[in-house]
Amino acid sequence: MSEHWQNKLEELARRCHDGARVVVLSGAGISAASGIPTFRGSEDHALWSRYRPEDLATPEAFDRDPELVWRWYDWRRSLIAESAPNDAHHALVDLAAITDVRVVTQNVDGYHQQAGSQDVIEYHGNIWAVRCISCTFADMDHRVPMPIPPRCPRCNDLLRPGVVWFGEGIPPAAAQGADEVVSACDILLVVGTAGAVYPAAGLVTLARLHDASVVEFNLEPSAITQRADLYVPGSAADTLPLLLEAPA
Ligand code: BJW
Ligand code: ZN
Repeated sequence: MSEHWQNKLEELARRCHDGARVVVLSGAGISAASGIPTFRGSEDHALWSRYRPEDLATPEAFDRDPELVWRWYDWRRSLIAESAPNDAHHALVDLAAITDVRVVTQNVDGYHQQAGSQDVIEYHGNIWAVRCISCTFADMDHRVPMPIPPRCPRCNDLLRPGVVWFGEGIPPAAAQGADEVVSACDILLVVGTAGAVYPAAGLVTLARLHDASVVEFNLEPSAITQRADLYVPGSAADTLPLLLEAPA
């Protein structure tokens, strides 16, 4: 069985060397090897494990208790600042030296860009971005720790993280850019996402509609697996580099 996906991975590497257009749809699992907790199914961060993302990543949660939501973001910002991209992020940079690679990430950690990926589409925003809930103030803010809650330097109302919460629309440029690159790709690599959150997970269906091959890299089967042409088990930090090592 393992030989099966390894052979298929070699075939995939060959297609990349032949110029197949690749789009990567990444999720929290790609940053797991950097020590950044995923949203669902990791119990190693007791502090926040009693909250579901649906309890914290919503406009309602922020209205109810901005300090709680900001403490969660401040904790995650400190983890991201203290760590770095891993071999999975770096493998995608190396793959871009071989063929056309576009990254659509659901992650807000900025690790793809930090590793060197160009033109990354941030589908759910960026954790270092802030914006005022009242006026038009918006900026990048790298303070760790944050004063909690942080306030707008222009009008003194609350700042919020520049990310996409449940019930909020995807930034139009990101949504349109993702639709365009996914519709035009030959291979969609789906890396470390549970495929539970829409519209991001719908990009897999879009790729299939346009006859792209869908290849999933995940520690365990997910909601994507049955829609994938190939499932590659394991940590993305171990398996994505195989795409480069496989003889072309
Ligand atoms: C490894 C690994 C290793 C571990 N190697 N793998 C259609 C159907 C049903 C519902 C909806 C629908 N359309 C819309 C909805 C509602 C909702 C939704 O999807 N709800 C579902 C829960 C059912 N969607 C929305 O509300 C979206 N907005 C929207 O639809 O707007 C409509 C609208 C239009 C116009 C105006 C107004 C509104 C917005 C969704 C926003 C999601 N936001 C978050 C927070 C972002 C900011 C932040 O980071 O704080 O995004 S929630 C969270 O989930 C975050 C993630 O990007 C996202 C996806 O999570 P991901 O990446 O899949 O992580 P995990 O933890 O779930 O999975 C990790 C995976 O990695 C696992 O599979 C592991 O096995 C694997 N793994 N280690 C490889 N080493
Ligand atoms: Zn303001």
